[in-house]
Amino acid sequence: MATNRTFTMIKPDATGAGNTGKIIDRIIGAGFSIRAMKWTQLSRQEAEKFYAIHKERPFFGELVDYMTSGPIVAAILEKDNAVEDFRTLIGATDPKQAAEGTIRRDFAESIAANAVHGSDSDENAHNEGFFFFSERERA
Ligand code: IDP
Ligand code: MG
Repeated sequence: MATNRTFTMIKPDATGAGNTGKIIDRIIGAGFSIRAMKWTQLSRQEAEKFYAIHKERPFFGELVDYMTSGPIVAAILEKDNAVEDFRTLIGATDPKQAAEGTIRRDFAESIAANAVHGSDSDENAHNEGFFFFSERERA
């Protein structure tokens, strides 16, 4: 399995605030190349499936409501050590805890509306990219 790819979403708070372009600039500026990208919106069923790993957590309903509240941008990114380096670039889940200069620190509104998703393992990066993109789109 590739260790040089990760998956991201620019979440509804960030697309809605007009921060999509700035966030993509940060991602490219940090050395990631875009291998697939689409502007789309999740249905409730799709959001529940994508976040199924969190379904027992108390914030699951809030997370699904939020992730279906507006458009998202989904993308597959490539770089050496992609998963770990992208998690460093975006910062902690809670923007108040995120390091200075990270995407979440600079663009996120709250722990739920935290601007971007980043895969937490190579396996999840693969599965999440597969969820959003056809084989032809995952060039
Ligand atoms: P991560 O996105 O940093 O990997 P996870 O723990 O995997 O964080 O949580 C998935 C998403 O669920 C977060 O990005 C955030 O949108 C939301 N979330 C996490 N913790 C909370 C919480 O305590 N309240 C509300 N939403 C949360
Ligand atoms: Mg996670």
